Amino acid sequence: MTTIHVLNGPNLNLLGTREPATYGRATLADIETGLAALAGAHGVSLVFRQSNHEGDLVTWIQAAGQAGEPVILNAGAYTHTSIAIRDAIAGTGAEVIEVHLSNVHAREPFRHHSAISAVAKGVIAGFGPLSYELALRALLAPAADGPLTA
Ligand code: CA2
Repeated sequence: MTTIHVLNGPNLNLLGTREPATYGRATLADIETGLAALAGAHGVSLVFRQSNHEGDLVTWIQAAGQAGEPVILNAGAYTHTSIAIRDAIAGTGAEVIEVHLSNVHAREPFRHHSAISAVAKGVIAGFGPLSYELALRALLAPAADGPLTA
């Protein structure tokens, strides 16, 4: 069975407890439950993790990349700073979709730069938990380069 990794960075364990105007009311467990149901319906297995430590994210990305398994990555604030995460993606060829709950481009200037985007397959930001779902659907969808069909 195909495995998709969903990796979450620092402070995302606080989701649903503070800053609802920015991050909504869903908890990380809520997001995991929704994604697991969608993945299961497509016969895909989900590994869902969160860490406040940069090195954990590096290790998990390396393992996924070496296994040829795709990653949905919300690196939290490390998005804006982490050359180590960028190098883990580039160094293992991991297929990564970068996601953000908030629209980082509509926020403070320091959130406008991502160290990850240049080595990501795609970026989805601003849709709350739906950002994760859209990323999962992008990985599940067959590659399409023709016109959209109804
Ligand atoms: O919008 C996103 O998903 C972010 O990756 C979230 C990060 C932030 O540093 C990025 O710029 C954008 C922060 C996650 C912290 O989440 C909290 C949730 C509730 C309360 C406090 C923090």
